[in-house]
Amino acid sequence: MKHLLTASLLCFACLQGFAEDGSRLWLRADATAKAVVTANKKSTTISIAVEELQTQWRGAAVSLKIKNIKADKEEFSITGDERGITITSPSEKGLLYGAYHLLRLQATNGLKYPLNIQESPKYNLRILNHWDNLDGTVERGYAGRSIWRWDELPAVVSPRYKEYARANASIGINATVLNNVNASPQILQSDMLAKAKVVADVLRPYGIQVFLSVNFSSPTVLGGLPTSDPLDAAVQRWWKDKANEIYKLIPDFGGFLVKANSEGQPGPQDFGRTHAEGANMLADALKPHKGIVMWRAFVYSPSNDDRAKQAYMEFMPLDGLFRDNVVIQVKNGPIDFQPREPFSPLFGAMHKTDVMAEVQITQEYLGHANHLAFLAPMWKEFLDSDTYGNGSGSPVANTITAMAGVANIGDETNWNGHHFAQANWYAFGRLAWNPQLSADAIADEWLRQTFSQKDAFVEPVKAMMLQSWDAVVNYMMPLGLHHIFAVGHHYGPEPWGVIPGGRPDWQPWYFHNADAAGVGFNRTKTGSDAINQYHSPLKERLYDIETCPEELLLWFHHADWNHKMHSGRSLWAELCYKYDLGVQQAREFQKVWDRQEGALDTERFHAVQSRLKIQSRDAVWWRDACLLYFQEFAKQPIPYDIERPVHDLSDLKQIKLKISNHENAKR
Ligand code: GCW
Repeated sequence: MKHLLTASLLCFACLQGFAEDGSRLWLRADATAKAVVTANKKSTTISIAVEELQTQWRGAAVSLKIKNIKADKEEFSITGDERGITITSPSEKGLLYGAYHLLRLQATNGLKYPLNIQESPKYNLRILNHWDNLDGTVERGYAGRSIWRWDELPAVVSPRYKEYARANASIGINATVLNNVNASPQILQSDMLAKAKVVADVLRPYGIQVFLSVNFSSPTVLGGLPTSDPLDAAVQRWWKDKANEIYKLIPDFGGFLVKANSEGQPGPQDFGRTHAEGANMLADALKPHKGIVMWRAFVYSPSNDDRAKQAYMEFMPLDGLFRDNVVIQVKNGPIDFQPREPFSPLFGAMHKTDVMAEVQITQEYLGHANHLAFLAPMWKEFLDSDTYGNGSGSPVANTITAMAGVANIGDETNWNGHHFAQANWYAFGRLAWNPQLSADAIADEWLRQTFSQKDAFVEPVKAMMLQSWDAVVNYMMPLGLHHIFAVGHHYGPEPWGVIPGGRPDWQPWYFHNADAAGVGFNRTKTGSDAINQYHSPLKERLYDIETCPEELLLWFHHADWNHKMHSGRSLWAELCYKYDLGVQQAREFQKVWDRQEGALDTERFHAVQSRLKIQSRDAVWWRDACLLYFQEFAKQPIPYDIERPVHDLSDLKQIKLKISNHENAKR
């Protein structure tokens, strides 16, 4: 009987033409419904909403209504019951979001009649940043090559573009930057723009606006001008002409994303100008077309005593000097997408400038596509952090105007490498729409749509997802440790690492400062005093080693190995327990998953199972490497009730991973 059932299920899958390879993401409802759907307006976008509902909605007739038309208002309402449902919005996009919302409720058992739903996005700009190079490689990408096939465009239009647009629209993402912030000037060549136009045309009906990353030296490299000085009239003219050319092809083009004077990229400082002067020059070129500039604050220099302080130091004096179509894009933490960081002090600090958040969906520092790390809890911790920017009650979420996520998308069949990495793409979209959603609710929605409605599956697997970020932090960098990664690929541990001749702030020791007395980065007044960049009363709490949150202790303090933790253990013992806990958590994930055999298709079951094995092995590697290394300074035994290391430090020091796709050997 069981076999028959499996055979018929398999057959159903073949009839549908689907392999269980993850390619359908969370959009797996079969398209055999025959719903009655009407609309009071016709357009390509509305036809998409109509068709999605017609083929997937299994309830009463739906009527789509544009009311008080306003194209940039994305809100919608859904009302009605078993006799009929109405989705209303001022815009076509809003209707499309309403349609996906209704289908999501159906797919997650969330329909409760009568429906009385009002939704409106918290941020108007919910944007993916692709770090995709024009040659098809992806910086920090772990899911194959770029989905943008520049060599085939504009003639060949990959069917993936439309699937990509649909997936994004279904979770409310409304914009995308097609190319890497380490931008090739070539992206602005006319032939490349003709290709970008074709992509923009495919994405537009799904409400997705296209942006490009630009290289600040483009006027020199492409235009042959002797300078790219932002105050030079010919340079300004060049950018204006370029903007005009782009808007002729892509009338709703969003604007530019810029990484300037950072990690070797050119910028206004090369000409003695400020970030504001550089950003404003581009903003002026885009302004007549309603375009914006997203100017990144990811800057640091080798001469600064603390890399964590620099963005604030460079940008705060410029507050109020930026044009109103400039937004400063700030990474969630002050260093660089570490497993756990405090929020960057720039949030809640710039009161006269728009600030947007950049989070990293791709798992550069969280186990690439091998480790299961559900990032919604991390992003929630960040968004909910009180900046005290306007007195208490100023969480990061209320200080920003937009959210960007560095994409984890590649051309692999399942888009993201790890099947569970899809959940991070999904969570980014949902949180950028509504940062108040809980990580639990997001995981629940995603699991029900992606795998199964059965509680016996959803509950334990959800619990695993919700613990997974904590587990990664524990086995990689607990208690506020940061940036002790192997040089270059950022995958394995290398707290001992040395980049010969490399800048100090690329060396792991710079970050952990382990010595005979203790470990951690002293950011108090006796150290770099980075804490001073935060508002009161948060900074007083951080200064005091007793009130500093323990999960960030070594971020802010160089603490004594015998410092007494809240648990009553010494710092050294606590560090050992945390590393070991991470290993135990990873092993528990394997058990949770193995119990689900039979509850889902074998393809995805096995794919996840094999990656969880890697994760457990890596967790042991991390624990052993870090504890054995730090033990050389702490000179204390690993508490006897926890597992003994199974490696020798000297062997671990020999490991040199060759990870392709990491052309970039930066820290
Ligand atoms: O996280 C670091 C990465 C670089 C990246 C840089 C940035 C795109 O290691 O690969 O470059 O940050 O955000 O600009």
